[in-house]
Order: sequence, then C-alpha cells, then structure tokens
Amino acid sequence: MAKRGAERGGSPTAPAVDRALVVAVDLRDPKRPLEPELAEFEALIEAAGGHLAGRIVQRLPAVDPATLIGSGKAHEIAALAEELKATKIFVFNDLRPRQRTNLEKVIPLPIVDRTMVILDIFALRARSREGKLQVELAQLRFRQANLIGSNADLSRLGGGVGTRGPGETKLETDRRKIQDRVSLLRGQLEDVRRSRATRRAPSGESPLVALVGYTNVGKSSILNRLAHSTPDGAAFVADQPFATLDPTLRRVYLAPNVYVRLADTVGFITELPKELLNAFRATLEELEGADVLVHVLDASNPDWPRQRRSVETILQELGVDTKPTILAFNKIDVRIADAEPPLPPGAIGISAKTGEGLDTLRLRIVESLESAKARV
Ligand SMILES: Nc1nc2c(ncn2[C@@H]2O[C@H](COP(=O)(O)OP(=O)(O)OP(=O)(O)O)[C@@H](O)[C@H]2O)c(=O)[nH]1
Ligand SMILES: [Mg+2]
Repeated sequence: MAKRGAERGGSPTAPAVDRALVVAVDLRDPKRPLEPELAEFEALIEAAGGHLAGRIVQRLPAVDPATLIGSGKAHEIAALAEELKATKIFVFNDLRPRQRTNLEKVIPLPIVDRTMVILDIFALRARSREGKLQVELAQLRFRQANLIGSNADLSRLGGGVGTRGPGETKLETDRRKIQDRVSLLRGQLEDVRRSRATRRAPSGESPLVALVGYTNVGKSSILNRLAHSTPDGAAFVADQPFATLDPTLRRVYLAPNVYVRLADTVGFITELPKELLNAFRATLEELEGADVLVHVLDASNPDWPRQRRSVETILQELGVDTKPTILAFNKIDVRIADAEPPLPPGAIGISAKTGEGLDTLRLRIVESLESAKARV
C-alpha cells in the first residue's frame, strides 16, 4: 500500500478528506434533465464525507462503450484532476466493468461510482445488527458484480469514500473469501429475521400504516410528531440522506378508539442500487403487511415529480403499489406559495415542523382504513 502511494507521488497514508472530481455524461434526454440528478449525486458525495473539487460534463448522444466518455476526454480528465489536486474521480453514469478498467488505464486515480457512494453512506449510517449485515452483503455483492475485490483494485481505492465497511469488519479482498463471507452473512441475516418474525406482534391487533418516500423528505419527523415522541425515544432525524436505515414502529392514536402501528422506513432514491434493494428487501417486505401507505413528498423541492416517480417504481418492484396510498406533501411551511409544479389534486399539505395539516392526515388515514375495511 505504502509503496503504491509513494509511487504515485502522494502521501503513503490516504488523505483524510477526498477531493472529488465529478464526471458526468449528459445524454440530453429531455425526459431526464441532468442537473437535478447531478446535484443530488454531489450532495451524496458530500454526505459520504467528500469535498467537491470540480466537475466535468461531457455531452454525448450515447455513452462510449469502451470508456464511457471517450478516450480524448479521459485524458482531459486526468490533466484536470492533477490541476485540481483531486484524489478521486466520481462517475455519475452507470459504469460497466470494462469501462472502469479502461478509464483506470488513463486516469491514475481511484474511480468511484454512484452505487459505491450510496453503499458508503449506508455503511456509515448502519446501526442495528441487521442493518450492518444488509449493508455488508450489498457491498460484497456489488464488488463481485463489478470485479472490484482483487488486492490491486482495493488498494487503488486508498481510503475514504467508497471503501468503508459497516461495523468492525475488515473489507475482504480475496475472491473466495468474499464468497464465503457472502454465504455467512446470508445465514446470519436469516437468523436475525427469524428471531424478529417470532417477536413480531400478532397481526389483527391494530392496523399497520407505513410512511414511505424519497430520502430526506421528513418521514421520521412525521413519525415523531404523530407519536408525540419524547426526545430520547424519538426516531433519528437529520438533514442528510439515509438518516433512517432501521425500520421503527410506533403506536399512534388517530381518533377515539383508533390506534395504528405507524412504521418508518428507509428512504428511497432514484435508481436505488439493486444490491441495496435486494439486501433491504426483507425489511421492506414488511410493507406487504401494511394496510395503508403514506407516501411522503417534499413540497419545498421543485424536483418532487421525479422523486415521486422513483418511489412509485420501487413500490411497484416491491409489489405494494396497489395498496391504498395517501400523498402527503411535507415541509409545506417552506413551500413558496404558487410554486411550480402545483401539487396534484387529492394530495394534502403538511408540516412536521409546524404541525400544519397533521389533523387532516390523521383523518385521511382513518378514512382510508375504513374504506379498506369496507372493501373486505
Ligand atoms: N422546514 C421543514 N423541515 C422539515 C420538515 N420535516 C422534516 N424537516 C427536516 O428535513 C430533514 C429530514 O428529515 P427526516 O425526518 O430525517 O427525513 P426522512 O424522510 O426520515 O429522511 P431519511 O431517513 O434520510 O430517508 C431534517 O433536517 C428535518 O428537520 C417540515 O415539515 N418542515
Ligand atoms: Mg428517516
């Protein structure tokens, strides 16, 4: 390791903060403008502890199958990286193993993609045993699929963003050891789940309502408000993506004689890495037992239609898109009046911060439960 660092002229120890050079191909898809998603990617890099040193956007009609951005541009990136003293390249678009290998030949820096950044944030945030097992499993599956895992590749990554493992576990580098560890983790996850299933309250007591939605829209804040949580018993709230990784369940009073179990869930994101969706599938499968979903959106974010589509796609993949769903636009307190796009008909505006609209939300949940019951 030290030798490699010295060869590259850098310090033998990895820098404390990664200086990120962000690289993106803009395909100019009118249905999918680059800017909001690229800004989101940069926010993810910062959430993972990186510092943004610069960005390069290349407009192309299609990505280059060999190098993603074209080999001329790759040389330009190498030069700019040196000028900006970047320590890592963060690639926005999906990167195939072959494209990664070819880029590595031209750019003498570690290359990190969006999935690695998201996995890294999850690794930083995982608290429960199940959460840690799920994240580690997702990381190893990703390494297997992307041929990252040989000694050379991992040492190229140095430290920092893209290399963190959850808990104390050291990252495995040997292929066979990765496979062994994957099997071990699967077994341990099974055990955790079996014991959770036996702990689970018998169904039939109070209905289950689940808060779902894009990351950072305020799901945990709403749970805390509705459950009147005391600060020490409160679900973790923070202005950061993926604050919640562990599902929380609270008993909540809605109306005389109406109590529900209210579940908080892990936040979604556009193109949630499939390794993560699979690793968290078991946790999310609990959504199948929900009687009503409250899809929480951020009313103050003009990009909410894209976030809504992403969430709906994931709900579909999980097979829960046909459940009665209430659209609740949170953060209405910071929405500019008459902002575009207008909120869809039938949606309600709420604020976990001021409490505005929460009575309406309670009422809507009760109505939804009643009409669901009437249908049975
Ligand atoms: N202004 C305003 N801010 C809010 C409101 N609700 C939540 N927030 C803020 O939004 C940020 C995210 O809130 P969380 O409750 O952690 O959001 P979440 O949806 O649980 O996020 P993840 O668990 O990361 O998916 C925090 O900084 C909250 O203080 C609201 O109604 N108004
Ligand atoms: Mg949360």
